[in-house]
Amino acid sequence: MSESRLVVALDLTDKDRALEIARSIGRQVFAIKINWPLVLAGSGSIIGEIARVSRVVCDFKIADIPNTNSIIAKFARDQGAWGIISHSFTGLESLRSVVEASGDTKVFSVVAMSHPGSDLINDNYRKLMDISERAGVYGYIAPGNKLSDLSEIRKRTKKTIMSPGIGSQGGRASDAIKAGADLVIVGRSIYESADPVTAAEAINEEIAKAVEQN
Ligand code: O7M
Repeated sequence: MSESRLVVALDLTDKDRALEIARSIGRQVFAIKINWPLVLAGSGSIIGEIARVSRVVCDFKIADIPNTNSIIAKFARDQGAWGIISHSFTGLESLRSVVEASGDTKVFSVVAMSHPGSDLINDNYRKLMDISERAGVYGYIAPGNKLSDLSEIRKRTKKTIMSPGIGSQGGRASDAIKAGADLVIVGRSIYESADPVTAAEAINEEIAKAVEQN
């Protein structure tokens, strides 16, 4: 079977439950995404703990001055993160500082979002992609539940696109893949499920079929 394209968002404040899920699904997913809820519930060392069972993407949506951005990016890199997510609306210097401090850790920039009210960002995806290209990012975050935005972004880049907005936010993994996502982010539909392993398997199968049909 080809490699999974599923990134599981573990937005839990129960560190033990998060680790339990990570250990049970770590080998069947592309990566596990860690956001502020999990880090604030424990400490940054959770990155290294989860990195033992899966690639880790640190979703810190970095959005500060270059110096602060560098400190955050370096921390994630030193803990063993495979990827790190940064905002791009703070401008070229801020995003470039993330790319420079990240070393081999891959930087994904947010250029459009999935939630209601994200128009301010989404209407500016061209400018944000321009900043991101100049900063040298590895890939993009674009919404898997706003398919016209996702496909416009796909048309403008060959880089890796990671897409949230699946399940609880109304999107479908297969539609996101067909619209141009390389990787699909899923949170609640997996970690709130009574059986996260089976839930992740079902999404892996849906993605694999969509990839075949593409
Ligand atoms: O599947 P969910 O809705 O439970 O979780 C989605 C995850 O993706 C959650 O961790 C969000 O913070 C994140 N996310 C979005 O939902 N929408 C966005 O536009 C961007 C992200 C994200 O991952 O940005 C990097």
